Amino acid sequence: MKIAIVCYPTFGGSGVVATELGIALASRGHEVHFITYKQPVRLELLSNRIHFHEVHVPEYPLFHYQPYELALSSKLVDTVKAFGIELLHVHYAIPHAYAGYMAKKILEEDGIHIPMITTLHGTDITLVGNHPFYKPAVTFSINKSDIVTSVSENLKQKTLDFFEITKEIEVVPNFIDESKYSTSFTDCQRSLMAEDHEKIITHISNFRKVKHIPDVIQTFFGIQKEIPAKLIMVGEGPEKEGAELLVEQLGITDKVVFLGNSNEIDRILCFSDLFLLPSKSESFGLAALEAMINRTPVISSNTGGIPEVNVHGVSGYLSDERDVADMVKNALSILKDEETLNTFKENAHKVARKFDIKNVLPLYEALYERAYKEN
Ligand code: GMT
Repeated sequence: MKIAIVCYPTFGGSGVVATELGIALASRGHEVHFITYKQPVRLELLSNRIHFHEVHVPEYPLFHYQPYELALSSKLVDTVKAFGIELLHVHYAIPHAYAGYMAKKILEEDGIHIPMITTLHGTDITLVGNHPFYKPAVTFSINKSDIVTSVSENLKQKTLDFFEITKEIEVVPNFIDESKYSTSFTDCQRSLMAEDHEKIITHISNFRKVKHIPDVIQTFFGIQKEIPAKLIMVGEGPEKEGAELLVEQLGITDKVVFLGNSNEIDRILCFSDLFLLPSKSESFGLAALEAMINRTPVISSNTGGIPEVNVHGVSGYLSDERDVADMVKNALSILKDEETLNTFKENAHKVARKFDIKNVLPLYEALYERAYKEN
């Protein structure tokens, strides 16, 4: 099939999932066209089956806000016509589902009927989408999608609770390509980060409020009081400065490394002993899954869709949101001896394998077929 994928091109999970999905679809023989304002960060190799079309928004002084949705709709219309695209798959409802629906309607004027699948990722529902300023438009564009998917059962339920949804929502979980991690790195350079006797704790995110960054630092603070450890903080975002300040106040600057954004998180996760994800909410927690496939157990909150990924007492532990003391206790119980740590590492890997792309890709392909036939 010829599929257009619309996503955010940044380090956020929705963009990562969309990009990895597109790459996998191309390897199955589909022709995939990414349409967004910048080349997605995980999209390295373009080919005759993977194309990238940049959406330009011309600056005009009259506009206080540049109309991205308009430019995106027009780009979609042009790309569908130029390449004979057969299906739109938009990731993240705002404004992608809205722009996609407009493109669909414009194309209908020319007798072109194209199905649209919308995948809900989380903050488009839980944080942004249900704001009264956006809610009617988001509800409308979800209901007008031909097929709607959400990345977890929990997100499906929240969508049904927050919006008046008339469409069936199919749960298609996020995934991981196990084959990419099956050979362990020969250059997994643990020694660059820590001494042999130190445990390595990692956190990866976009450093937004929802990630409870201070809890990451406080949990690490509790851990390092008991055992020698280093904390690696990967990512960029508004909470980073505060985190650096807190690390300084706690007097642990020599034990915490802020690495910024990385395109090679598996090179960091390959030597990590524990991953921290104490978020206020996560629709899924892709970062936790990426940690787990790299044999890194997860200490997380029990909110949103995280319990569908991190299995309590098996791949790590779940605590109530903000219960730092419980997270410290759980972390120490995993790190207390090598045998326990290794058991959790192997379990984390085993649980993550259930989300292998081999199991999830056919679900999307079946939905594409259905949308195409029904359209
Ligand atoms: O976590 C973020 O803030 C980024 C956000 C995004 O839209 O890229 O991530 C959301 O989608 C990911 C992929 O489906 C999920 O794994 C994340 O849990 C979800 N984030 C939240 O729900 C906060």
